[in-house]
Amino acid sequence: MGEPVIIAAAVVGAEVRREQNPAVPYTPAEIAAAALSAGEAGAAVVHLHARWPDGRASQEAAHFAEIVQRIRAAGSQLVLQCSTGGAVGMGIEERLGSLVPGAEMGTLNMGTMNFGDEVFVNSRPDLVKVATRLRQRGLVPECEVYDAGMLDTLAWLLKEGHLAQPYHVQFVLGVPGGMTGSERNLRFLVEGLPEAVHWSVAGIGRFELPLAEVALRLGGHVRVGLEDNLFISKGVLATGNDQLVRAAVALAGKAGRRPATPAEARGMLGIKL
Ligand code: KMH
Ligand code: ZN
Repeated sequence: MGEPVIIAAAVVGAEVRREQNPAVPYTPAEIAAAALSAGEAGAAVVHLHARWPDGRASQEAAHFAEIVQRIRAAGSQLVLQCSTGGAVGMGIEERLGSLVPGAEMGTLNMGTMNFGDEVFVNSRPDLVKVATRLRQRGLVPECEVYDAGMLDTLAWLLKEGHLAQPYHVQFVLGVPGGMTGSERNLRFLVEGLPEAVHWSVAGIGRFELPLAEVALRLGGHVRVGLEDNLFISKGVLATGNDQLVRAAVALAGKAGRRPATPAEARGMLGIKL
């Protein structure tokens, strides 16, 4: 058996809507339930966003706090990772509202980019602000890398002392405006990591499961979930986040790997309880 694979479930995101897939959760209760079912299916980490009841993206601390409270009240040990990316158009302070007590990781988006027809702004001062806040709160950063130059930014943050181990790298491939989700691109990015670090891939849309298969072969970790992809196969909507996690678990089995438990994931990610 190879190294256990950390499966992260990105259960809601900021963009996808119930009109596209009725399984998209909105309320804190729905998001917590989606996280719990993803955990039962084999996820060790949950990547959290929040929504207002009408589905608009929210970075309100109260929403995140309720999600965290509900997951822990159910007795789940899932690693809790809060998005500081939020939605395109949000200010950086608003985005940091997600870093509530109980969060263990926070995302660190590695640069400004086209994001579909919009611009996702992450200036270097923004990056330093987020990295500093994560460190002050004792949270492990997950660096979201969408394009090759963002690895140079990662190296710059390390050199300037804004980022240090432990941190995790998530290659998010297939966003219109970033690198596409090819095996060639993933291999190139992995080779370009500035130092040995755990990494994972989140393939957007149709890239989700094929890239998961590549990452499993290359010794990486995997993110799946409705934030990134609404379909279990071409033209067939996923019934929920748990179905996508089960598909990742099946791919892991074929690659000779098993899902990491949350405790194993904390060990690999350097998260202290
Ligand atoms: N919603 C995207 C604009 C993150 O969670 O840190 C950004 C995002 C990244 O989802
Ligand atoms: Zn996200």
